[in-house]
Amino acid sequence: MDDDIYENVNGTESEGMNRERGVKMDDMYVNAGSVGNHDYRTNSNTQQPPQNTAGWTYFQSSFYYLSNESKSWTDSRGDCKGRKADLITINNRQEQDFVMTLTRNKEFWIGLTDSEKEGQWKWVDGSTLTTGFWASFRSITEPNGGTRENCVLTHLKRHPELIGWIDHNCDASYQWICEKSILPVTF
Ligand SMILES: [Ca+2]
Ligand SMILES: [Ca+2]
Repeated sequence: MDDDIYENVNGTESEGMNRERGVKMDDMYVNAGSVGNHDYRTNSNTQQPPQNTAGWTYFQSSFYYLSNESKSWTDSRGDCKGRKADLITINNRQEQDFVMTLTRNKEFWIGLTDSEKEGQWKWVDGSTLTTGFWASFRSITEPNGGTRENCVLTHLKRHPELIGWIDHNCDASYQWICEKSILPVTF
């Protein structure tokens, strides 16, 4: 019924009105486009600009929360659980790029650990790591900490040349990223 009303309205408009509307619409799109491009270049490398909702940022079916405090990896995970979430799992390049943009060369725990069995990297959801975005630069190749370093950071300020994940001492205090998926959990 609503569709019929719109058809009738359009049907009674003169050609001149339609042309004018067409021009105005074009102008609107041009303006919207330039604003959008400006935001992409200055604030974000991702295809979709993040939308912030009460401290959580939405991206591809998940909400992400960046802590302000710093805690050990285990305590960080506990905080996420208190928010009905868990530490972030990074499952593809798009998500990794999103995290890099979101964290801007700051140190955050992610939900990856080899505490159970050295060298066997597992996400907090119990899945085994398949695609990793480990840092490497010249002679340094992460992960490199053996049994001393069983938890993973997005970045390490004292090694800015390392772009990617870094295994680190789980007891050290850093900020962290929680993730809450809006997709139904599957078993
Ligand atoms: Ca380790
Ligand atoms: Ca390391």
